Amino acid sequence: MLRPVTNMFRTAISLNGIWNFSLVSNTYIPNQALNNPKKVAVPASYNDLYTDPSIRDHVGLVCYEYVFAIPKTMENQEIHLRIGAAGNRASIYLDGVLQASHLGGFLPIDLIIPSSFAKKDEVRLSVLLDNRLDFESLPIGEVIIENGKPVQKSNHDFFNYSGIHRDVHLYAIPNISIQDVKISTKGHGKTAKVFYEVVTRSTSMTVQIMNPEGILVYEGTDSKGEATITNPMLWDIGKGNLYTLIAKTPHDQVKEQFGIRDIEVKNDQFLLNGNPVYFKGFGMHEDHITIGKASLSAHNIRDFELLKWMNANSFRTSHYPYSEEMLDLADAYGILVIDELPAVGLNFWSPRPVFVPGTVDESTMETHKNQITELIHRDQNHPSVVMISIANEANTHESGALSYFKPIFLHARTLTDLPLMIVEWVGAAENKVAQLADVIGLNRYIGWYTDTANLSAIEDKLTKDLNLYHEKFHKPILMTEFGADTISGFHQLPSAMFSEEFQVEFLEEYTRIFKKMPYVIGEHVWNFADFQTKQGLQRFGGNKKGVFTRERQPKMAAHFLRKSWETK
Ligand code: GCB
Repeated sequence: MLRPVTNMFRTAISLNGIWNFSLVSNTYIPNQALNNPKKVAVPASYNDLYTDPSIRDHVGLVCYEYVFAIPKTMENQEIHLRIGAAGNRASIYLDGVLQASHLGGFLPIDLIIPSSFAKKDEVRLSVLLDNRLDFESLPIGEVIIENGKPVQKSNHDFFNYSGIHRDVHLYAIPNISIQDVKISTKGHGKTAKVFYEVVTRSTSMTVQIMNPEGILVYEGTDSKGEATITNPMLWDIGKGNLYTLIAKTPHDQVKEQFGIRDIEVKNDQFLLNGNPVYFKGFGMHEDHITIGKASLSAHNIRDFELLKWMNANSFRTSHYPYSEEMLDLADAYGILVIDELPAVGLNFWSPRPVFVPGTVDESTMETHKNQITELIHRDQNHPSVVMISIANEANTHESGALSYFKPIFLHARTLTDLPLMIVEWVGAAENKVAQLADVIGLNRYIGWYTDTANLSAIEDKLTKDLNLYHEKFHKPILMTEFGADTISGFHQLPSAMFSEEFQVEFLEEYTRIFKKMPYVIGEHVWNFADFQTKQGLQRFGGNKKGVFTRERQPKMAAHFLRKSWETK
């Protein structure tokens, strides 16, 4: 998916900044300007900006409003509005007229603005957002009425932040534009092939490829072709070697970065450029003080610098697609990304079944497939994206789980060659779905949620669990979650739960065991940093399993892992 840019043919204008905002009723239509609105920041979640709990905990609609004008220079072009992410459901209005609706809070919304708006002195943009989760949305959830008020129920463990979370752009492209550029590569030896497709109505074009040093290594005139690159500068862990493809037509020009790298899952190994990878890193969250789930460049750089300092080589975008800037940075830093769909909470932690009509059914599947399509379309050219995670901790032991997941995996395979992963909580014996994946992700909290405080229970149980998975499915396993809540600055000797000492001993025990398992292809600690959750008896100011605090300062465990990740 091409992003808004300014170049000789294209203009992009940021609409980020201070907008108007109001909670609105469930039948609200923005046919007039908001009455007595509040000021709101874009991008940001709205929940933590104000002191009023009814805004933080609001369940239902809110309206964002911004008045802008379309520059005359855009008048004869195709004018778009793009919101990097806003959720959970969004309806976009211009001067009160509905232009587009979108389901899903983590992928871009892009719409064409009718040319009639270019003739107006001012245009009132209203973005109506609905944060309610149901069985058509991902994550799933249910709104119930408690004490006369709507209450959002959900089974996932992060705060249901809502708002315009990523950049908003007004942009214009030529009428005969380049609509998309798709790039894939094969080969990591003396030569490599670059396969490209430039989607456009224009019949005349040139395609150039520059290597990471800016040297021209290929020139062609076809919209679809393959380039042979000799002595390729490979993209690899810690090596953000980025090639640039420049496509030019008489009407338009775009640049797209990519990396040359090979990925293969073979004989219980995950190979990058022919070399086995041991994943070292984290499940993360997009989560920050005040801005909630927004993504800001300064925070993103800090997180990548910390990943580098930790000797980490990878992370999972638990539990939803992260901003495009996070992927740009991963490309540049040479960090591997497991790109996860927001299919989280597909379990009730109770005997109530999930995969039954009226709960997670055909309509959820439709959303799941659409989001796979949107995710792959957005992320297809990022070399850092090396695997797609289809779901986290679904009830894969239920009888309806296989018929739900089979079409979803098939759909993903028609769109990408990347390995597919599913992240599991159920045991291997009951698992009905893991055979569909190339890599199995496993989450375990022995010593925390089970065998609470008993670190000596970990070795036997974890070893049996892992071996059973491997014997049954014969696939590589990535430990996608293991962790202990830890209050920064709380110390106990001998160690006890919630202390920094306990977190170190807990992680030490797990990582010692993984090293003995040849088919375990990596360890992703839960979590990179403390993060906000809904309120509950198990959560003191959020989930504290971070190795860093929410302010991104290290706990003792960060120093331990950093040392242990110097080697394997
Ligand atoms: C899990 C979930 C994750 C939670 C974590 C926890 O299994 O995948 O979203 O935050 O456990 O800390 O309970």
